[in-house]
Parts: sequence; C-alpha cells; structure tokens
Amino acid sequence: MREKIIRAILDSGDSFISGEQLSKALGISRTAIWKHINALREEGYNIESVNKKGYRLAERPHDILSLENISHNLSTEFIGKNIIHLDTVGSTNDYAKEIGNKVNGGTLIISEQQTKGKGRLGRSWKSKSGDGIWMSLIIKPKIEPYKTPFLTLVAGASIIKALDNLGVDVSIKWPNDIILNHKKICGILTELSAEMERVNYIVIGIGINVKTLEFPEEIKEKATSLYKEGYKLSRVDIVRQFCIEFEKLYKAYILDGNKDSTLEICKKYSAIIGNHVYLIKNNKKELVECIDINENGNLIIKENNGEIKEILSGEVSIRGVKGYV
Ligand code: BTX
Repeated sequence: MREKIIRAILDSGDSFISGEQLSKALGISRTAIWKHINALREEGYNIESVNKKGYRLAERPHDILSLENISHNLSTEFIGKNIIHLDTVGSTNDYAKEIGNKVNGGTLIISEQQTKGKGRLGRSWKSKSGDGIWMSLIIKPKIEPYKTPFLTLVAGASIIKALDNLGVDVSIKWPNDIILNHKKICGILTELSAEMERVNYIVIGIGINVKTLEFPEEIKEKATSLYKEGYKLSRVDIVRQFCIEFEKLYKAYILDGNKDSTLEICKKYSAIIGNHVYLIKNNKKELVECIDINENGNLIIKENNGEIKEILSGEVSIRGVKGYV
C-alpha cells in the first residue's frame, strides 16, 4: 500500500494530491492514508501536507534506494523494473542466487548494508550501512555459458557511462574495477548458474563507494568514494543511470551479438592500456605492458621478452607500478 501511495504522489509531480483522491483511488480510509504518509516520512520521504490541498513531495528523494524512486519513469524495458530493497543482508549476490530461479531477468537486489559482502576469489567487500550502493542484478540471457564473462565488461562499461553522465571522471582497470583518482570506487563480481549449454541466470554484483569518508586501515591506500573525491551524487541517480546504460549495452550484446560499444568504452576509459603494470598470478608478479583488449574482452599484454599474450579475466590480479593503478 505504501508503495502505491508514494507512486501516486510521485506521479502528481509538483501538484498536490488530496487525501480524498488517494483514499478513493486506493480504497482505504483517509486516516489510513495519513498513517502511511507518516510512516513514509519516517523512511525519509519529505512529504508536504497543506490543508485543503493534500500531499506532495517537497523534494525528490535522492537517496532512498526504493523501487518507487528508482523505477519512477525509468526509461528501461526490464532492467530495474523489479527492485528488492533490503536493510541488511549477508551478501546481495548470495541473496540473488537464492531467488534467481524465481524472479524475472532485470531484478535488482539492493541492500543498505552487507555483513558478508564478497569480492572475487574469496576476498571480502566492505559494505557499511548507507555508505554505498551494494547491489546485485539478476539477468537471464539466452546465451551459452562461455559467452558470459563478457558481461562483466558490459557491467563495467555501464558504470563508467553512468558516472560519466553524472560528471565523474572515472576509468576502468580491466576487467572489473572502477577507478577514480587512482583508487578503487567500485568492484564487480559476476556469478553464474548454468547447465552445460544453457544459462539459468547470472548475478552481477556491484559495489560502489558513495559516501564513505574513512576506510579500514587495510584498504585505506587503495579505496576511495565519490564523496571523498568531492562528488556529492544521489545514489538513486547513479542506479537509474546504471540501469539505462546497462540495458543498452546488454541488448546490443545479447540480442545483436554486438560487442563494439562495450569494447569502445572499456578501451577509451582504460586505466591500464598503454601502461606497464604488474600481473599477479599464483603469487607470481610479472611486469608487463598492456596493449589492448581484444574482441573476446581479454587483455593483450607484451611480456618483457617481447612475447604477446592474451590474458583471460578471472585468472589474474593487476597492480600499478607505483601504487594501486
Ligand atoms: P575484488 O576481489 O576485485 O576486490 C576485493 C578487494 O578490494 C578486497 O580484498 C579489498 O582489498 C578491497 N576492498 C574491500 N572492500 C572495498 C571497498 N568497499 N572499496 C574498495 N576496495 C575494497 C571486487 O572484488 C568485487 C566486489 C563486489 C562487491 C559487490 S557489493 C554487492 C555484491 N554483493 C556482494 O557480496 N558482492 C557484490
């Protein structure tokens, strides 16, 4: 019911909607409406009420990552049309995997806090309450499992575009880190549920540091947030932009087999192409030059002895020569 009320208020934009109109449209008493409005205010919605006129939003709620705020007039076809917004959860990726078979592709799980946020290869992801966007997107493309790693690049390119649209100067450290001022503001963890020839669903987990000002000692040197770097952006705007950009690149890849736009973004905004970096694999560190990203989304590097090699995502970590990148 609360969702319906806030949607009706959002739909009426700058005009007031009266308690009577709401009560008629939703079939509940005006007192019940008033109780829901108070609960919505407690959730953070700044709802004005004026005698004889009714209710309207004093300002757009920029920070509540609810279905109504994110999907209101969102121009996508299916990405972000179903949103599950939680207060706290172990990991949004794990939650997504529990419900993956039951929900539609495009469903987004967002939690204010994660108590067991996961990175790649068993690493952990710090996800303090309210500080960032901790979300997992469930998608169900009809493709063979071997084609799925490219979707990590699609997600990375979408975040780059989303933040670029909002005026943030970000780059991407192949394959899954988004970088701002040489530090990591976002990581992506893609997980797959599949049979031999068929994908059941894919979970794309995305963590974006938005408001964090203090990071734990162990990641202080390499992590940053949008606020810390001077970008006071709305979490809702970032998620909405991400949904729009992701759907475009996803459709191009899945429906038309077209990887060009994603590759173009990953190359144009790359933090490593043209640079020397350390490749770390099985505790071995090798200095190489990054040359390109090929049509499969794999990294092309030149070793010290001049040999050119193709590196698959998932098998290595990359570090900059001077610092994180
Ligand atoms: P990754 O393995 O590339 O990065 C994890 C590493 O990054 C950690 O070992 C640590 O050094 C550092 N790190 C941890 N937390 C942060 C942070 N908040 N900001 C910057 N650096 C950090 C990257 O893995 C993939 C991360 C995906 C996170 C999302 S959040 C929503 C979804 N649910 C979930 O459990 N994981 C994903």
